[in-house]
Amino acid sequence: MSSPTVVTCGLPYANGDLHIGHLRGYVSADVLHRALEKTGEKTAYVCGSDMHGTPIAVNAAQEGMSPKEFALNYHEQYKETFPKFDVDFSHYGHTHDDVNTSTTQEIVKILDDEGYVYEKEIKVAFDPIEEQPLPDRFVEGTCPYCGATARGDECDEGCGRHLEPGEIEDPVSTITGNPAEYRDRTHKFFEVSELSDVLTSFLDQLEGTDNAQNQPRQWIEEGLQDWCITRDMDWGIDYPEEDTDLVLYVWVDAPIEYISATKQYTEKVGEDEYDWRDVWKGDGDIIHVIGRDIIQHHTIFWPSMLHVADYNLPKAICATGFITINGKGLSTSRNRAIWAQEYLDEELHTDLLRYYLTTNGGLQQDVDFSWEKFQNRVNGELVDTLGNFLYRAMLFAHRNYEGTPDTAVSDEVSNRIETACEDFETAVDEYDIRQIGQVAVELAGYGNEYIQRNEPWNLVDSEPDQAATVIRDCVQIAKAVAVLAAPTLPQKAQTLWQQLGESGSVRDVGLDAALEAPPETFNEPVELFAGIEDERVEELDAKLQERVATATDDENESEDTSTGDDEEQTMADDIEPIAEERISFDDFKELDIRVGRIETAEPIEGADELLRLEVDIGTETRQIVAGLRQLHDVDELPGTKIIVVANLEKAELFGVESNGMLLAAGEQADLLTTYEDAEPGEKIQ
Ligand code: B3M
Ligand code: ZN
Repeated sequence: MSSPTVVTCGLPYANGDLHIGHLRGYVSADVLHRALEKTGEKTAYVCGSDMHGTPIAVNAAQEGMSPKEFALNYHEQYKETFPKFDVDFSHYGHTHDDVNTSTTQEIVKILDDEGYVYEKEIKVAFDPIEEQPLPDRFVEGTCPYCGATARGDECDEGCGRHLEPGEIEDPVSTITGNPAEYRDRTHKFFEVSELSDVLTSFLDQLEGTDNAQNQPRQWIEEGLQDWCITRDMDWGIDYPEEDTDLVLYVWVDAPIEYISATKQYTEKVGEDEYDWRDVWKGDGDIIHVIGRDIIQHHTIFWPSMLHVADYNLPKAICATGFITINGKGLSTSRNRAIWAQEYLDEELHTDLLRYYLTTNGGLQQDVDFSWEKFQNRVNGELVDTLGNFLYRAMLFAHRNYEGTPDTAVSDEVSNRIETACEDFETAVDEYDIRQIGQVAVELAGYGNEYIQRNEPWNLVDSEPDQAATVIRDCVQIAKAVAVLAAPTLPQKAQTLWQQLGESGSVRDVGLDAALEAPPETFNEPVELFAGIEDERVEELDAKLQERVATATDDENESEDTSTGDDEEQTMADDIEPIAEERISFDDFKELDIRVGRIETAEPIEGADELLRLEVDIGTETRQIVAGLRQLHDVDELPGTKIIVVANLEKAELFGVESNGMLLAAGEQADLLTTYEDAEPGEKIQ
């Protein structure tokens, strides 16, 4: 047995309802955990609620509750909600329990004993009228690095940096709105600046997503600052020292919960089954899945603590992109989110959302959610490819053979299944969570093509042996699909497993099962997926639009409803985030972009939004179809200079050929033009 692994996912602050921005991370890590299990790894998946920090204290005070009561309520809610999405933690704890308190205090004492902690007098924001210290989110002002408005301990609307106490300029209390003043207080600092070399070699070996390696390298080059690990607050874990009323900064005890939760898992199952020491102190592996906004905490502060306290450092850090909704940043305060409970109430199958969230783009990429895109992927990939293949293959097998034909699988198909299993293993090794989910769908796509190519329905009478082989092959593909899809689509894979007449749980079988013979008989299959109708999508979308509109109206009336909303995705709300992935200059050069001039513009019959344009692009006049009809005065368009991508593939819209694409900004299709007198045909470069 190889050494065990622990997979963790960033802890949700016990501070608000769960939404798909959260679910993306927890489901991704859950898929990785289940996929590791499939490849035979002994793995635990741990997490817990993050109970501390100023936003929780602020929100609890507003609700007239103690922070503990407030946070425990959310903790209970999370514990109930995650399993509904089959996010199956081996242990789900919280940061305020005894195990985490003692583990945290023990680790901090080691940092102190090893000489890595010193005291320093710093400026702490105070509300001079209320005589109240204003740690972190209690203070708002300007980021000293980029000038953006920053709240508390991070510049979440600007450069994304972690901000030390005292750094925010022009501070104001978020509770009273009073201008704050900085006063001298003595705090504890952890000497992270001493650990650049350790961190550099840690990063050299780190696996996971590129962003988790590259960003911290830059921070190290810029020079690391020591880290203030205490706060003037009551809510938190006490600094382990007599005569101090400081508590530890939330980011000290939060990642330590990864260790505490693993310990609690060991307590539950026994050391022989899974020993937390193997992963945290021995030769096991630690894999963290986090949001990309907390890379700094996991690649600088956290490994520094682990190193000094003599724990293992993470093997891999996988940092996910954000979720956008209809192209705009998810915003809890604007109610622009899909809430976990809402999704459940709609009675949409949870596997569909798991699939969408984990296979939409690479892990690092932002995923845009719209009900329409959701429908497209469900109907296209799950219904048309996966479901269609399974139903066809198994119905044919059931009707003609009452189950699995009694013959051998062809070499072609057994090789194809082996390749799929290898692809799955490679995806696991590379933390390619998207590919983990795609392997089964690709295999089903092959299955469809295989059935179509071999036309077993034409063979049953004339060539019964060949027909039996083809169907035997298809049943085997169906079984392999069940095995490979299980991490991403746990419920659907289990249903398929039962349809194949298999007993037990598909979760418990290894990859080898993909090539083992299915039972001889099985019943008539039932279709695994139902398509989502257009009307349903319209309804869901209308609901979303309506509540975003209502929330935005409310917000305009009140002052700042987002105070303390720490879970808000950290990007300017209305602007789609810039793609993380860069393209090369050569890629860019492949675009042939030219200045054009609109000659004529006319509506296209039956298409409310489209216009047919004749555009002079210097060398020729092109016909281009563009969605400008509702957004521009059609008569004004002729004579307008525009910018055209000239070497785009031709497309046909409403039966009219479009030979090029014009560039326009935003939802209003604000046309790009030239500033001076560039002539049609001139190249944009
Ligand atoms: N509670 C949530 C966040 O910043 C924070 C994660 C802690 S992970 C140790 O995404
Ligand atoms: Zn900044």
